[in-house]
Order: sequence, then structure tokens, then C-alpha cells
Amino acid sequence: MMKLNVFGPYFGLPDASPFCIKALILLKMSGLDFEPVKMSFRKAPKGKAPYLDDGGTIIADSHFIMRHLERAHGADFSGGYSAEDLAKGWAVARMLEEHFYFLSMNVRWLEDDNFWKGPYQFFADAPSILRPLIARMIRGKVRKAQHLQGLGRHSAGERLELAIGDLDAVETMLGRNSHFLGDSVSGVDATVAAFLWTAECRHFRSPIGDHIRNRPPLMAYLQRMRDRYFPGFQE
Ligand SMILES: N[C@@H](CCC(=O)N[C@@H](CS)C(=O)NCC(=O)O)C(=O)O
Repeated sequence: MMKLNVFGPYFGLPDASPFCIKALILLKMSGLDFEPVKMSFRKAPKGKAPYLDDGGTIIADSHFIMRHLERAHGADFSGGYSAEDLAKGWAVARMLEEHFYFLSMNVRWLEDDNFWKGPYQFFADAPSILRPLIARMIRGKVRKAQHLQGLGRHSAGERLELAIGDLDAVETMLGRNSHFLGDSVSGVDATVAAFLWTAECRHFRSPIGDHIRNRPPLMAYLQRMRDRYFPGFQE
């Protein structure tokens, strides 16, 4: 059976990472047998989660996991959509994964109260005397990555404006569809649901989460995806 290496549930989410939630949804969508297991940084080929262990072949990155499921197992994430629709899906997935992600993680890692009740929990297994030191070091790396990526240089208000721009684009394209591209589910739904869910997470004080909660079409979509792929999931 395939093993999906993830961080595990945190903060009332099925996983701490939106990329891991995306991969969990993709595996569930595929209908293939798999089990989620705790990732190990030592074994992660790219130093990140998720990665998939398929009978000893390791595939790192949620995108390449999706392609592997298609190529090696015949999974079909196209939802029957046209190339033009799928191109829209690709563009939105990149927007959420390579832009919105940094805005949403900035709130989680770099706002003090969110950090201490949030990512600080990741270091629970570290020896107690070293724990604050390790946590501060990793937080410093996140701050540096945000600065290098560029979004970390904006004010909080500017970052919120950018995040709302992304969410408005998602909401407009979603329109009255039950799923992102229309009435059938497709691969991009794994990304849209995972990133909305993570940003909406009530464990954190976040104006991005507040915005999502104030948009009924986004909340209805998220609820539909949660009911479909995580029925009975308790926050
Ligand atoms: N492009 C990757 C991104 C995965 C990713 O950034 N994972 C983060 C968690 S959200 C991670 O493992 N970070 C650990 C690190 O950078 O040390 C994917 O799609 O899987």
C-alpha cells in the first residue's frame, strides 16, 4: 500500500500543511489504497512534505505525486474538462501555491500570538531547554524566506490586500459552480480546498480567515469539499 508522508493533524486541520491536505485529497480522489504516515525530514528527498512512498519509489512534492498517480496508476484528475478550463485550474493552483501560501503562512509564523500557539507546537519533541532556541531559529529562517520571496517586505495591510485579491479571483471563477471548474470535481479542487481550509483555520487570529468566513460562496464550497473528502472530520 502507498504511504503518504505528511506532518499529521494540527490546529483542527487534517494536516499542518496545505500541501499535505492537497495530497491527501488527491489520494482520496484517486480511490487508490494509501495510508498517511508521519514524515521524516531525514528521508524527505526535498526536505519538505508531502512525499509519497510507492513500494520504495519516493515521489516528493504534491504536484509530482499527482502526476505519478496519473502515470503509474491511471488516476484521472481532469474531471473531463477542456484544455482551456484545465489551464485556468493550473493558473489558479500556481497562484494559491506560490503566492497565497506565503501570505497565509506569514500570519501563522510571524504574528507573535499565532506563532506561540501554532508552529511552536512543531517543536514539542525537542529537549525542553533547547526548544525555544530551535523554534526561534526556524522562525528566523521563515522570516528570511518571506523577505527573499518578497511578500515579507510589504506591510500587513498590503499583504491582506494581495490575499483578498487571490480570494476574490477564486470566488469569481468559482461563480455558481459546485466545484472549481464546474459541476464535476477535478485536481485543482484539491488545491483550492486545501488552501482555503488552511487559511480559514480558526485556531489562528487572521484577517484572511475572517475574510473567508465572510464570503458564503467560499465557505459553502469549502464545506462541500470537507464533507466529500473528510466526512465526520472534527476540528
Ligand atoms: N511544492 C511543494 C511544497 C511543499 C512545502 O512547502 N511543504 C512545507 C510545509 S507547508 C514544508 O515541508 N516545509 C518544511 C521546510 O521547508 O523545512 C509541494 O507542492 O509539495
